[in-house]
Amino acid sequence: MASSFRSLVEDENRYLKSFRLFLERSSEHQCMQDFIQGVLPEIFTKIGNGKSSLNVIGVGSGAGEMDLQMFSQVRLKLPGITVNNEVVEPSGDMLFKYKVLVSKTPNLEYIHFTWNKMTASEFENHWKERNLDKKIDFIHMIQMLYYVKDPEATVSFFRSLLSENGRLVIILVSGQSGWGKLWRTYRAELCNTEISQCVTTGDIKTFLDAKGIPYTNYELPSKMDITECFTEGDEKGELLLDFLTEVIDFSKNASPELKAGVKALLRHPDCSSEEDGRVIFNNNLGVLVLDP
Ligand code: CQA
Repeated sequence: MASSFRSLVEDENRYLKSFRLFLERSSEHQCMQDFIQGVLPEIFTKIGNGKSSLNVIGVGSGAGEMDLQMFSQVRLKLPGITVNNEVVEPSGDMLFKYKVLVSKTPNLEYIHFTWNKMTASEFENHWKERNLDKKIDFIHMIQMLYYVKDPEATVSFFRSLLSENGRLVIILVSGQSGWGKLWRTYRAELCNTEISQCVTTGDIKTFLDAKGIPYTNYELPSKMDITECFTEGDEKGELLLDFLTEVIDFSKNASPELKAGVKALLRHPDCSSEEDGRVIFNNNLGVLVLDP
């Protein structure tokens, strides 16, 4: 039963350890960077047309690496524009890292940062209390909608803040990724936690289609080398398994049946391919760009 599992998300240090290994073993950041450099510039050109200042919100920005990469594209496409950037991030450690990164990066004087150490839903209350009718030109949510209670309500609220030409960018794992298959198969065992949801861009697309909300979908190919997961007792393999299941010490805490089932599915062609004797998990990301 999943209720006997402890979620990896409850232990931030441990999460970060397995997350760092995931980043080493996957092309996750590379494929996001390709998107930021390949697709976002034309979007920035459209939203910045005729403006002297851009209002931006980063929801769950973490340490800000992706944010600053986006701003360097803003700078290239919209020279001379100023930016008001609201950063929404509940982790004080992450906000601190973000501030350090900003202080070390030259030429960011055109950006004004507002630091909101809070969750997306706290930010929603904060915004409504201030009764702001301010409109936002660009909002991004990168790999964060898993951690809200109601992903659809969160999308609806932030979309309601968009200016006439504004865009909301959502990045999650794709419904067609190995994650999607894993979650559809083991929903009862792996997905009934309150702090983290098994949501993909496929789920968000279903919601947007039902509401008639227009969007553009991009699929970003991404891989994760999970070969070590199949060496019993391998320390890194166990960390990767914890990341994949979001369970602390999955190998120790799961029943033998669940462990065997999950491992068999992870290397099944529905989730992974074999390349040069390595097991390569499909970590494809989906991007949804929403119109106002
Ligand atoms: C905590 C929880 C989640 C984090 C985090 C810290 C996270 C990134 C960094 N720090 Cl306490 N989440 C994250 C990052 C990448 C990523 C996913 C989540 O691909 C997606 N999950 C499901 C596909 C991975 C388990």
